[in-house]
Amino acid sequence: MLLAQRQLDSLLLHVEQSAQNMTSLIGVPCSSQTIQQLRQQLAITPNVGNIELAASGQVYCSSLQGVVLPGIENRESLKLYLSSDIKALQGHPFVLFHLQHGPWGLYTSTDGYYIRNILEAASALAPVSMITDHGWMAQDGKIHYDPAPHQGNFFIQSKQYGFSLIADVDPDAVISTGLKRGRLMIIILICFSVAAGIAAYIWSKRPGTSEMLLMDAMKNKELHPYLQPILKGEPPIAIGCEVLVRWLHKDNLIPPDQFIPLAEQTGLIIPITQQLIAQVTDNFASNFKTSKPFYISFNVSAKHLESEKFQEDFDYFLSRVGHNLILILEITEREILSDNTQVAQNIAALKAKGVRFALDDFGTGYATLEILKRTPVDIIKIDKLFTSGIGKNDICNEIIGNIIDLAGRLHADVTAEGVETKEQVDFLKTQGEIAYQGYLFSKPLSLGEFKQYLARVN
Ligand code: G
Ligand code: G
Ligand code: MN
Repeated sequence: MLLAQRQLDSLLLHVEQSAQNMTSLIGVPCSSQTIQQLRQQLAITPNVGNIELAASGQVYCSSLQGVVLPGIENRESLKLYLSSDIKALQGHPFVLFHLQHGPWGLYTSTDGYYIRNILEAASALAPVSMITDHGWMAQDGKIHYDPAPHQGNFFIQSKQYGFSLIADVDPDAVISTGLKRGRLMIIILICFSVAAGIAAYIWSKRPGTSEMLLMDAMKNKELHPYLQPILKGEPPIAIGCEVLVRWLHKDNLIPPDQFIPLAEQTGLIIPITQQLIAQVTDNFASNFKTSKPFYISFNVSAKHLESEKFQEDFDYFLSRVGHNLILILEITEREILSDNTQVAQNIAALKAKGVRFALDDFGTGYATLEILKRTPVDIIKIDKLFTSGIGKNDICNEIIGNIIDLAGRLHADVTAEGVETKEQVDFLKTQGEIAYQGYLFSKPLSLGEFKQYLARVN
């Protein structure tokens, strides 16, 4: 039952996360753009079956149906509950997650069959039911709204979500059956585990799950490194570049913010980054000759930085490039980075090999000063949010001045991201020796285009 509770927690985490990701749509009218955004979120989050917007408890917009006419579904304001009354899927079990902002609500749901499978697998000795404040689901997947018929002598409550699992297990029967049919029991359990393993394998291989699509993208080499130049000096010349992943899928370009969060959640970010390192090294860096230092910057995720293989992955790059090529690793402060010895060791070991660390998206996350305190960074990257406000919003000019001042005290260099206009460059110039990155100079380029760019401008 403990395993079932963990599986359910993990399933509901995806459902909750998709709700959190969509909070900006709460209360937004149901335009075709809104429906498109709901469907995109649905496509990238595992296990989520539908996302809906509601006003005063009535759903008006759904990723499945599009616009929903008023007066059809009215739901209570519970956080988590079971339902089989979704109009479009009458009688079909669903588990819903609910966020409410004033009169406006957002529901994300997962197919009750996922939950039924987990309950069924946990019901080997006695039927296990899932109970929420709203209703309960028996191990056959049926949803009941009346009080649960039995209390159960096995009871586990989820610490994260509002559900509990109960089962009525007769301990005498379990022990005597176990003793009498010990061997048979072991065989049954082994067969059961193998069957569950095969079922889970088949289930996880179902085409269409977003994790599966991303794995296919890696296998089919659809993820490509694009390089965006970083410039410095007067006139500005390219001193390096940032590697930004692009997913080219059947002539469509899927932007990273639509799959990086999933990659980070599932751990796929590690093999994805390894692929990018190999491509940049083999197809660009290993035969790039430069007389002046040239910086190649990779974005790294917390999960990767916390892993034992982190150093080894970047050794692939370090052992194959000339000494003038300098590796920069960008840590984003949008993610929580564990304060553990593995992270500290990884950073120290790579720094000893000449790798520089940058703090990305500076000023937009929550851990800036905390990270700066324990991780001395060599570069601070001013987020495009501030750069875009130069000249338009006095506070942005102030903040940039302060960031540059702080960087100076920490002996860190500064790169301004999202530089799009000459006025922004003129202001930044007055603030010190800053590197620029942005569309004014170049968008991210494919490896081939980037080589041509360097041949043309440097
Ligand atoms: O390239 P831009 O195009 O849209 O990237 C959007 C976001 O995705 C940025 O926050 C960027 O840091 C992140 N990103 C892009 N490429 C990578 C990558 O290779 N690894 C990681 N971890 N994040 C990336
Ligand atoms: O890793 P990071 O979050 O810093 O990624 C940089 C992001 O900024 C990428 O999504 C990249 O495509 C984007 N970007 C780069 N230059 C510009 C620019 O001049 N304007 C805007 N709006 N975005 C930019
Ligand atoms: Mn970056």
